[in-house]
Amino acid sequence: MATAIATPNIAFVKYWGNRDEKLILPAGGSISMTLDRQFTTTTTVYFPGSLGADEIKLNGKGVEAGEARRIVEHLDAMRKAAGSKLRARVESVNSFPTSAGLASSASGFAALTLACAKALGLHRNMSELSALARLGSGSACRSLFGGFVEWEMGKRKDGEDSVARQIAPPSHWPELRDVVAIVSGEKKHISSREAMRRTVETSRLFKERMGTHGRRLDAVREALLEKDAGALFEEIMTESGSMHAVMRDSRPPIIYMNEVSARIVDAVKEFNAAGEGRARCGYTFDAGPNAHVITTQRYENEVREMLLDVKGVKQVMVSGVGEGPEMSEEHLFKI
Ligand code: 2P0
Repeated sequence: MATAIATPNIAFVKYWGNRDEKLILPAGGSISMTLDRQFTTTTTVYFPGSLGADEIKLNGKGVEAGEARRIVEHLDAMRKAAGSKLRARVESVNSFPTSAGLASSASGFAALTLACAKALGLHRNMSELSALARLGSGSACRSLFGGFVEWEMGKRKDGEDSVARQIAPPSHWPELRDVVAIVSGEKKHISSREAMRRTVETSRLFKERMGTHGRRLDAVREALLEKDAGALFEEIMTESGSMHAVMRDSRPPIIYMNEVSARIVDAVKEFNAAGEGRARCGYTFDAGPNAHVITTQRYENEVREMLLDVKGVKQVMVSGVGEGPEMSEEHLFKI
């Protein structure tokens, strides 16, 4: 039995599209910041040796068939790696809305991977574990590390070099903040996986995006390493726009942002225009309408107030740079 606690991450350079969907090998690299313990997934896994099938509970309830299949497939991948046939009892709780663009699958599959590895006695280093987490949900591989993380696309066909690594620890830039504006807690209408497939298959703009993706990765990595806030905020806004553009360019179009998201884009523009010529914050949107406004401690309160003033914003939460996952001795159920 083992329990792991993991936190989501927010992508500054986005993962959107696979070159191999089965092995979750991305069409390009991505860079993220791991969030702090404001947002957590805690997962307990137990392999009792007496179960005929896996038993899964999420936030105290059973899971629907599609979700269950995805979790069982991941348990199968972990069992295969450990040479085990034992069925599992899994319980998981999120401290934030599931499936609303807050990347609950990133923290979810990161916690599940770590708890399974420990419960099955699977000894792998964090890089190898990130390749396993990737099979559950691409962005989960980045949640295995704290601070600032890059998921390298890799070149190998078997995907063993498509792993995440920390590019800078949280202490590198502890003043950075993700001010999250919750616009909706509803489940998204189309899963990221399906939406990515549609983009790769139907968007012409996608090819254009991937042609400049390497340069975007270099620019964001450099802005992070040099702690150049103004450059970072400009880059992430352009990058978010690029991802949502290829989504819209897909047939039929995929639209995750809504009118509240659009109002947030305007509010950020106005807020930055009032500065001294340098962006003081920058937005980024994932596969949902919620906004992540990245800023520094200096502007945290002003950004929070600016977002609370936007009509339709339900809640604002602030996350610092997270330390990454940890194992816990406090299990979610007793045996
Ligand atoms: C990322 N996203 O780099 C990109 C950017 C969303 C937009 O990886 O596993 O919806 O399909 O349920 O949590 C998608 O995240 O993933 C994703 P799945 P989720 O973070």
